[in-house]
This record gives sequence, C-alpha cells and structure tokens, in this order.
Amino acid sequence: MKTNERTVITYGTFDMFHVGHLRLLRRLKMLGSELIVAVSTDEFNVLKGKKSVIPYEQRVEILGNIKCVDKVISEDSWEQKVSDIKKYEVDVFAMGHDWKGKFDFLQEYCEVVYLERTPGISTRDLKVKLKLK
Ligand code: C2G
Repeated sequence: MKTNERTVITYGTFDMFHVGHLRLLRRLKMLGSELIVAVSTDEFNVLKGKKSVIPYEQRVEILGNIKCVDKVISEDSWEQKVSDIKKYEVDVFAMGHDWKGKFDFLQEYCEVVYLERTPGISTRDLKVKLKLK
C-alpha cells in the first residue's frame, strides 16, 4: 500500500494550541492521506487530572480548521482506541514521544509511531508564564 493511502490517528488535549501541536500534526499527515485527531473532552481531562483553559468545543473548532487535519472525533475514555482503530480502519497510531511505549499494545491492530516533541514549548509552560493553574 502506498503511503498516501494510509489513515493516521492521534489523541490529545491540544489546549492553548501552539507550534508544538502544529508541527506534530503536520508530520503525522506526512505518514498518510487522512489524519484523524481525537480531542479529549473536558470530562475526560478531569479523569486525566488535567483542566484545559480552552473549552472542548473551541479546541475541536480549532483542530477542525487546521489544514492537515481531515477529521476530528472526541476522546472520552482511555479504552476507545482499539474500537476507533477498527471503526476508521486506521493504519498508523501516532503520538509525541512523551508517550513512548505506552501504546505499544496497539501494534496488534496497526503501526504504532512516536514522534519527537518540539522542544521549548508546552501548554504547561504557557500556563506557568500566564500564572494559570
Ligand atoms: N506535543 C509535541 N510537542 C510539544 C508539545 C506537545 O509534539 N512541544 C504533542 C504531544 O506529544 C502529544 C500532542 O502534542 O502527542 C498533544 O499533547 P497534549 O495535548 O498534551 O496531549 P495529552 O493531554 O497528553 O493527551 O490518550 C492520549 C491522551 O489524550 C494524550
């Protein structure tokens, strides 16, 4: 199968969208023809011990208008990845390398890739700079 017929999926909060998020998504799109982004809901983020500054609906609107993103779905639980991979016939599951090894169990269903994070930028650092919790 030629690279450009592959479906790629990734998951994240993408709060206070920054260049680290953008560069990851652009590199993910180079791995296939369709890029699906699962955006963590505000409720799921509570389970993840995270509180996003930008509400879910707005994060979805932002991601949905990023050129290299073809489809946005919600991430509501840790368990949904296998059913998403089957439902969307995913060829590549990919995350930033801060998740390295955490999703290797998905290799049973598709290729699993971890990409280098963009150094020097993170939502956490932005929050600290802005004195936001
Ligand atoms: N990222 C990056 N470079 C940065 C910051 C983030 O490449 N400087 C990547 C992360 O590695 C991740 C994606 O951007 O793959 C989204 O990051 P977060 O919104 O922090 O994702 P997180 O809340 O960790 O959610 O089920 C998985 C979770 O939903 C991941």
